[in-house]
Amino acid sequence: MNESENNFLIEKSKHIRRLTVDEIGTLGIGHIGGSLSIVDVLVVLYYKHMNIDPGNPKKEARDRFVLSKGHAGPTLYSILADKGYFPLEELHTLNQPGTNLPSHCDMLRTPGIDMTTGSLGQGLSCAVGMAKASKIKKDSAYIYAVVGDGESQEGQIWEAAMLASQLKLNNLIAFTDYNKLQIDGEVKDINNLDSLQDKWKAFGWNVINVADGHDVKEIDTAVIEGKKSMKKPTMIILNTIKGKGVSFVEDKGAANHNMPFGEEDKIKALQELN
Ligand SMILES: Cc1ncc(C[n+]2csc(CCOP(=O)(O)OP(=O)(O)O)c2C)c(N)n1
Ligand SMILES: [Mg+2]
Repeated sequence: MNESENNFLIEKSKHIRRLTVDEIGTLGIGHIGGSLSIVDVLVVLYYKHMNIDPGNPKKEARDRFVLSKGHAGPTLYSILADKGYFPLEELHTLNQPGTNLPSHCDMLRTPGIDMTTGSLGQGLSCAVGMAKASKIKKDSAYIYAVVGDGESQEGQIWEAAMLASQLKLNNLIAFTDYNKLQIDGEVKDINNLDSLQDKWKAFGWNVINVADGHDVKEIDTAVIEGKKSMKKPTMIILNTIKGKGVSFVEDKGAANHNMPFGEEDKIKALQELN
């Protein structure tokens, strides 16, 4: 990635963080921590890698994205709005009655959402099915999925992991948002995942560790590497910070999972992000 692409993605991440803070701040409460921790990976995918068409959200043979940790929908909505899937003003309807933007992703409501998620553990299985379908159709699409670290305690994640390697789904590139926090505390205190890299390797995946999961250049390099995998699905482990970019959200730790975030917080956060 050259200097200008790198700068473009860094600026885009800032912009998506601002949109997301504004979106959740307008509602007054939301999954701000987990939304801010995945901004950078989604920016790299949606602005650099994915073969998609906002004018034709259901285009055949497009790449697919599954936000398995569906509670981080607000970040994905910011990106879809920025890309023109629906008007930006709709972001202000987040999770309100009649909205097309429920707090968790719904493929029947929101243009650009490829899979309904929110029940943790299920999204990766859906991505495996999509990757297999793409292989059958020989359409050379890539399927991307983001899984939470707390979510990785779900047994279904590991069923999906086993099947993906059995089926040699090298067109599946998944990410773990390894922010070390889940709804009610630290992942290591609740059901420790270490060594996460060894676990994915043992399940037959190509595993790439990204030391700074907010560094767009590092994420991009990992995706490029993942695309070279000949027979294995790829898991990219992103070491992230829950609430990244807004100091007083980061500082709250696990309490930033689904927190009140009103007008004053919004203004303060936007000042930090400008
Ligand atoms: C099957 C299921 N159980 C419980 C929940 C409630 N829940 C929503 S988010 C969450 C924590 C997820 O933690 P993690 O995967 O680490 O995501 P992060 O909070 O870091 O974004 C829980 C338990 C759910 N959505 N689905
Ligand atoms: Mg987490």
